Amino acid sequence: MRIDIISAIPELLESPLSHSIMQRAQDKGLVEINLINLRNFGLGPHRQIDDYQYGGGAGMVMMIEPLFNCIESLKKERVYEHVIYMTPDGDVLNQAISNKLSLCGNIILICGHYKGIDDRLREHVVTMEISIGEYVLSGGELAAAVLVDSIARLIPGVLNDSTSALFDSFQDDMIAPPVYTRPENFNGWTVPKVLLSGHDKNISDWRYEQSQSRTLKRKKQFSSDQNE
Ligand code: 6GU
Repeated sequence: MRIDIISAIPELLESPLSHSIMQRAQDKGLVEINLINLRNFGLGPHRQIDDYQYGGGAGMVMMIEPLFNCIESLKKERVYEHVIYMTPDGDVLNQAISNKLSLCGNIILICGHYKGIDDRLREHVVTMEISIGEYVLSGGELAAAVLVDSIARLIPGVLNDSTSALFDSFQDDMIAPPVYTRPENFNGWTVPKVLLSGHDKNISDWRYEQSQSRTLKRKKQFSSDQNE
């Protein structure tokens, strides 16, 4: 899978995507992540990428030409399934969206800044709009890093244990059971006995029950949050 990320500040994306699982995925050739500095497509001697908005009002708008030219240059090289605009008013990311996107061959992500991008891009070029939650970030870069991480770990071969993504919280709408490691007793806080029993059936039954009760508790909490 190839992911092209267009940003005015690509440096913001370098670190989150170049360690641990994200780096390994790229080293293995399973994901190719290409950061593009939008300034390279800026207009005039100052490589301008944003301008005042028509109709007046505070805040700059990202211009259509640099973004359009950048996307066109990418589309000359390969076919993209999606051009995704990262925006706080997009569809809120969930596991189903990540699962679907992990099956794509090539996608483009646009990181917005300031007041956003010229709306003609959203109308004519963008095919999907994604938010990572109901709050506002200074730019789309951190959101893009979240999206790319959630997609890449689903690509077969990226995780060491090929089954482990299937047991993540939210796959099957279930929250993962609690986990423990050494020591067995810390300050009198002990590990559940069943996990030390070596009895596989009892352990998997216990994990399933824990998963169910945590999921139920989370759902109750969620519906009371909604009613506040
Ligand atoms: Cl994708 N962008 C920005 N700027 N803020 C956000 C977001 C995206 N998702 C949640 N907040």
